[in-house]
Formats: sequence, C-alpha cells, structure tokens
Amino acid sequence: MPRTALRICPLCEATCGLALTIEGTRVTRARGDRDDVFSAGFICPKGASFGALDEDPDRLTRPLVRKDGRLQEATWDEAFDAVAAGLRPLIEAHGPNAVGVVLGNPNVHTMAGALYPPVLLSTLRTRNLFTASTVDQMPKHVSSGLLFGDANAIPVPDLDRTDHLLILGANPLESNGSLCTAPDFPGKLKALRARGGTLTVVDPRRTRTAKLADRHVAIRPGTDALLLAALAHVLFEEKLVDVGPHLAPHVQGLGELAEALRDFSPEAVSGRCDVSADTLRALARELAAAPTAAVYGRVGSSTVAFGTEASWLVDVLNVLTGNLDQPGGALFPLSATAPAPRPAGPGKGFALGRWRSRVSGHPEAKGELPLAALAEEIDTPGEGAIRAVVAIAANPVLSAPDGDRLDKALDSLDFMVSVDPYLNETSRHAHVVLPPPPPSRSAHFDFAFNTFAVRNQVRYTRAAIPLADGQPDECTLHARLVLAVSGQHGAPADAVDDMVIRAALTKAVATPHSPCFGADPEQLARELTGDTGPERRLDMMLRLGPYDLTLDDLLAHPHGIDLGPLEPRLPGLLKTRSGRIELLPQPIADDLPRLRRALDDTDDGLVLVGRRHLRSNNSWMHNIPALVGGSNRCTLHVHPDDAARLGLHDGTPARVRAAGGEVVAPVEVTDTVRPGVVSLPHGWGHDRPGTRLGVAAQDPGVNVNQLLDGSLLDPLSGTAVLNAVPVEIEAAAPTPV
Ligand SMILES: Nc1nc2c(c(=O)[nH]1)N[C@H]1C(S)=C(S)[C@@H](COP(=O)(O)OP(=O)(O)OC[C@H]3O[C@@H](n4cnc5c(=O)[nH]c(N)nc54)[C@H](O)[C@@H]3O)O[C@H]1N2
Ligand SMILES: Nc1nc2c(c(=O)[nH]1)N[C@H]1C(S)=C(S)[C@@H](COP(=O)(O)OP(=O)(O)OC[C@H]3O[C@@H](n4cnc5c(=O)[nH]c(N)nc54)[C@H](O)[C@@H]3O)O[C@H]1N2
Ligand code: SF4
Ligand SMILES: [Mo]
Repeated sequence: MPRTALRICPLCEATCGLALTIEGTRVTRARGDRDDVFSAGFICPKGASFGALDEDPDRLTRPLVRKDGRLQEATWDEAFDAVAAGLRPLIEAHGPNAVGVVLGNPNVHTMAGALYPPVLLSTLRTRNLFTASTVDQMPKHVSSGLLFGDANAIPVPDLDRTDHLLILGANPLESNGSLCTAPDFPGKLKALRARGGTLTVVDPRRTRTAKLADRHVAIRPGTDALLLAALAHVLFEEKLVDVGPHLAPHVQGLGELAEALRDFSPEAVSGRCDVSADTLRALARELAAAPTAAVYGRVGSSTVAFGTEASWLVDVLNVLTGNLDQPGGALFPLSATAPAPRPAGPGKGFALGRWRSRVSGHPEAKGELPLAALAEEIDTPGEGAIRAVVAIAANPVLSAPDGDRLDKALDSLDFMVSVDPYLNETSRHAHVVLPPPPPSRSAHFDFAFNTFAVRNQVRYTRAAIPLADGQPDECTLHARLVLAVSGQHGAPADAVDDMVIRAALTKAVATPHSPCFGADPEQLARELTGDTGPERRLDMMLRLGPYDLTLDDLLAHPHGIDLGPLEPRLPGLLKTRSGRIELLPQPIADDLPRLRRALDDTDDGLVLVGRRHLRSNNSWMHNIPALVGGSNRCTLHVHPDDAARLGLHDGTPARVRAAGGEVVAPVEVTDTVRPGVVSLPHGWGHDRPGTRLGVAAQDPGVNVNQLLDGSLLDPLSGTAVLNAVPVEIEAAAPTPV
C-alpha cells in the first residue's frame, strides 16, 4: 500500500513542504503539502522530480576507497580507517593548515551540513577554509558585519507586506529566491503588484522576473554599486533622507556618508551604468515616496568587482528611506534555533583580514579564504601548502574559477576525502568518497534558511524511508569524519553530539539572558529528547531559543508551526562596537576611491554574465532526465546586434575567450540579453573522465568558470568576479562528428 510522508524540500532555498508518496522504499510521487504552514502547497519542477533525484542510479550507495590508484567499493569501516590513516600523519607532520576544508552549497540544505562542519573545523583548527560563500554571498556577510556588527544578520525584504520592491541581480522566477526564503516567490511578486505595489528589476537580461516588473532597468553589468550610490546621492541632495524615529537613535555616520557619496551623482554614473540620469532620479524618488519599500540585491550584484559596496548600499538605502527593520521594508528574521536575543548594547564588532592567504595574501573574511585561491594554495609549493583536502558537498572544479588548474591541483594532493553522493568532476580526485543517503532517507531541518525566511516559522521532518542496511545517515557520517580526523577513530558517533551539547549548555547556563541561566547543565542534558544525537541537539537549540519550543512541539505539528510575520529587532541585534548601525564603516570608506575610479572607466567591450534555469541547480542536477533538455541547456545567449556584428548564428558554435581560457558553446540569439552582454549558465562541463554521471555526460555543456583565472576578486570579501567578465567572441568551426 502506498503511504504518504512529509519532507521539506532541500533542493533550493524556498524550503517547500512536500508530500511524498512512498511505495516500498521508493518515492513514486511528490506533491506540494497544502497544509504546510509556510509553503501551502507550492512546488516547482525540481521538487516534483524529488523521486527521480532520490533514486538516480548513479548515486553512490557504498563508500569508495582508492586502492592501487583506482577508486573501489569498500566497507564503511574501511573507508573511515582510510580517512584516519590518510589525514592524521599529514596533520602530525605538517600541522593543521596542511588540511584545506572545502564546504559546498548543499551544506546549507542538510542538517549534517549545519551541525558538524563547525565541529570539524574547531577540531582541525586549520586556517584553510574555503566555501561556496566566496563565489556567492560573502559580500553580504561582510557588509552586514560592518553595518550591524554581525555577519549573519542579513535583512530580508518583507515580500508579503511591502509596497515597493527594488531587485538587483536576482531572478527569483528561476532561482526561487536566495537570502530571502519564500516559497512561491513568483506568486508573492504577483501579489505585490495585485495589491497596487511596484516592482523594479535591475538586470542586464530581460529575465522572467524582469518581465513581471513595472520597470526593468537593463544596467551595464558590474555597475550596480554606482547605480545604488547615485540613488543614495539623490536622497541626500533632494532632502529625501528620512530614517524615521525608530532608526534615528541607532544610526551613526549620516553626515560622513552624504559627504562620501558626493561624487556619485546620477549624471556622473549614468554613462557607466548606461542608465539615464532621469531614470536614476526617478528610482530614488519612487523609493523615498513609497509608504514602505525594500531594496534587495543578490548574485548579479554580489559576484562582481564591487560586490561588497553594492551589498552595503542596498542596506544603506533601506536605512536612508526608513525601511530597515520596519514592516513592509527589510527586516531581520528570528529563527526558532537562534540563540535567545541579547540585551542591546555595544558588541565586539566585525573584523576583516585577521589572517591572510599564504600565496596571494588575500585577507580572510568570516574565517574564510577565497575559493578562487584554493588551487594556488595547493599547487604553490612551500611551507604551509595544502596537502590534503576535505571536501563536503562541494564541486569546485565546476563552481570555482579555473577548474582545469584546480583539477590538476586536487590530483596532486597527498590525500583527499569527499563527502558526496556522486562521483563527479571534484570527487573523482578523492582517495575516499563517503556518500550520504538520498534525501528521502534523511531528516530535515532548515537551520540556515529559517534565518532568511520572509515569515518566522519552524518545521521538522524525519526521514521518510528507513536507511538501507549499514548505510549511516549524513549526520553519523559527518560525526565519524570528525572522530577520524581528531584521532578518536572508533568512538561512537554520539560522542560528538554529547560533546557539543555539554559545551553549549555549560555556556548557556552562564549567560545571563539565556532562558536557562543558572540551571544545572547535566540536568538540562538529561531532559533533552530525540531519537538521535542531531535530534537532541535540535531539541536543545529550540529550548535555548527565543520561542520556548521543544522537539516534541515540532513532532506534534508535522506541517510546521507559524511564528508570525517578521518583527523589528533593533537595537538588540546590533553587535557593532558603537552599538549602532555604522553607516560608513572604515573598510568601505577606504575602498570608495576604487569605486570613484570606476566612474572614469570607458571600456565597453563584451562582458559575460551568468544565468540560472528553474530545472537546474548549480552543478549537480544535470543527471536527471526530467530536469535537463528543452530550454535548460548550456548555450551562449547573444543579442541579435552583437550576433550580426560578430557573424554568429543561432545554433552554431562560438568560441569565448577570457583570461582563464576558452570554451566553445552553441549560440542562442536572443534579445533578452542587452547588447554588449553575453550569458552562459554555470555548473556545466560534465565531460571529464572518471566520473559516474551517465545522463549529464550525454549533453555535458562547457564549464563557464574555465574563462576565469581566479585573479579577479571583490577585494573586501574575497568573492570571485563571476559576472561582468570581459570576453572575446568569434564564430568557431563546427566540431567534426
Ligand atoms: N560562473 C558562475 N559560477 C558559480 C555561480 C554563478 O552564478 N556563476 N554560482 C555560485 C554559487 S551561488 C554557488 S552556491 C556555488 C556552488 O558551488 P558548489 O557547492 O561547489 O556546487 P554544487 O553544484 O552546489 O555542488 C555541490 C556538491 O554537493 C553534492 N551534493 C548534493 N546533495 C548533497 C547532499 O545531500 N550531501 C552531500 N554531502 N553532498 C551533496 C553534489 O553532488 C555536488 O558535488 O557555485 C558558484 N559558481
Ligand atoms: N533553479 C535554480 N535555482 C537555484 C539555483 C540554481 O542553480 N538553479 N542556485 C541556488 C543558489 S546556490 C543561489 S546562490 C541562488 C541565486 O539566486 P539569484 O540571485 O536569484 O540567481 P540568478 O538566477 O543567477 O540571478 C542573478 C541575475 O543577475 C543578473 N546579473 C548578472 N550580472 C549582473 C550585474 O552586474 N548587475 C545586475 N543587476 N544583475 C546582474 C543575471 O542576469 C541574473 O538574472 O539560486 C538558488 N536557486
Ligand atoms: S521551489 Fe525549491 S524548495 Fe520548492 S519545490 Fe522547488 S526546489 Fe523544492
Ligand atoms: Mo549559491
């Protein structure tokens, strides 16, 4: 008899509740869970393909260990033995920095990825941490760190209540939203317009999101910081700044900011942005006039040379218009597992560059070094070189700049372990591959995305299908990895959770604003419920959190618990040294001359931007037949004017050249890109040998990141420049068949 099980979808940031139909040990259907308190039945084609993704025959079901140069199936004990034997001697001989840790995007989509990498890192104590953040949202962490004193305090647009939304460099109709967790983002944008609100989209491409907007501004790529600076300039110049009584006592630096933005008039930036000064003034006036408004910038305004400035200016505008921390504006969510809010007052502030990368001297940000520098940290010999890599849910060979160099670098390592369900472009270099079970067999809680959700809510789903014999869940797998690298190989996995619980409770009982201040930590530990270590940790975090919830409450509400709309959180949330919002932080002020120089830039050669497709997700969903094909292809979008000028035709191959190399991709002539801009999606290039991706290999596409040499970074955040990349293009001879 088929049965139904609930499962929060882990495939993008929208976190929709799914109702899975299960027959035996197979997911035969996935629908939206209509009773889900947050997603109310919404689902997209990826969620609907949950079953196909879950039972992809190319998923690894057993660990692989390299023997005689070849990856071969092994037992779990053999695999963890090999990890301990591979890593421990290297750490003992060369110190902790000999191990590089690489964390990829799916870590924010699994419980294991939230709960164990912090333990792994505190055990290893390596400074060589690289994550997908530095090819993504690190600029936002840095700007939040500097403005609010907390790199993880990221305001999200109040989609359900705002009157005016200005989106830059995001395409939620394909991505379903990012750093703004909102199931049915498209529906929420339509509702915004239906209630008389205004949507403006700034994007060099006329995306599906742009088509929905009242106004589409086809900006020249890479110039969002200039556009935003001009909007702020107009607010000051036209006396439209109104931070409001709720923000006024908590903001410092208004005068200095006005002065710093003096040079960025609409007339001064107009040429560079290729947006008329009239339009820029109109955008600023509309923003100021709207009863409530939110400015929201994502990938296209983040992975650019001025990513931190743009991210900073997004929130500067939210402050200047009085929309920060206000209903209908941009607010800070309060998740159920966040620590109970502290009382207002000065904090420790946010420091950048506490150490630097060995080869190029890149400053750390949030404890991380640029993913773009991983290859050179491995392949540049000398004291402190990385000799081993622990890669968890990461495919940097396709996601990071210069995959060919990284490919060679990974191949030269003394040891590498990948925690990954696929043998792909990156994991094929590992000495040990540890595959987690498919998502139907994992419990799910959104530790990360609840902190970016447009409504406070909490949901937990247990595994829908029991694990296959002998297969550890991903949490156990991570815990065993921690034990293997820390020399406690063989201890029970629960020991890791017990250690974390003991440390967290000991700290909580000594924290005056904690709900358990002064209690006995041993007693508290005994009270925790849950069938597994991670469940007990979740229970603990809920109990220490702001809503007086327990795991039992979550289990009693399988469709989730609604915790209400977002509410103002200032000033308690601020952790700057001043205890206020520091509008013009020194590192940004120091970097503004670089932005000023960009005003004089006259280069208007062809530039490359990325794009996402609804049926894709970064590099790892091209192996599911239902998700590939049709319009989801790795083609080069070229504007008809550019195509005519360059002699390119629809369907014929074009050679794209840039600093890091060249790729040949089929041309798709389309006026959805503005003239002077071409677009290729990322995550393709599945033609490397030694992988096991049968479907993806049939239509491999090309790796757009091969065009990058890894030298172009946003200097404040170490984030790779993935958009607005200068390229040269010519017709290529069709490849002979
Ligand atoms: N040119 C260009 N490059 C980009 C981007 C762009 O816009 N343009 N976007 C960037 C962004 S935003 C990001 S986040 C990065 C992503 O960069 P990565 O995180 O390196 O890439 P993903 O494709 O998300 O790959 C994740 C890996 O996790 C594995 N995986 C999937 N599910 C699980 C699981 O449940 N557990 C474990 N352990 N592993 C799993 C997959 O098999 C895959 O190997 O790419 C970046 N690269
Ligand atoms: N279907 C699908 N969903 C996904 C993913 C996926 O790969 N596929 N990936 C997930 C991940 S890891 C992330 S981080 C999110 C990202 O979510 P989004 O930020 O919404 O990502 P994109 O769809 O890449 O949208 C970026 C937009 O920026 C535009 N752009 C490029 N350069 C510039 C510029 O200089 N200025 C401006 N203003 N715009 C520019 C591009 O044309 C593109 O439309 O999506 C997540 N969801
Ligand atoms: S929108 Fe995202 S979370 Fe929702 S079903 Fe689609 S992939 Fe899953
Ligand atoms: Mo991302």
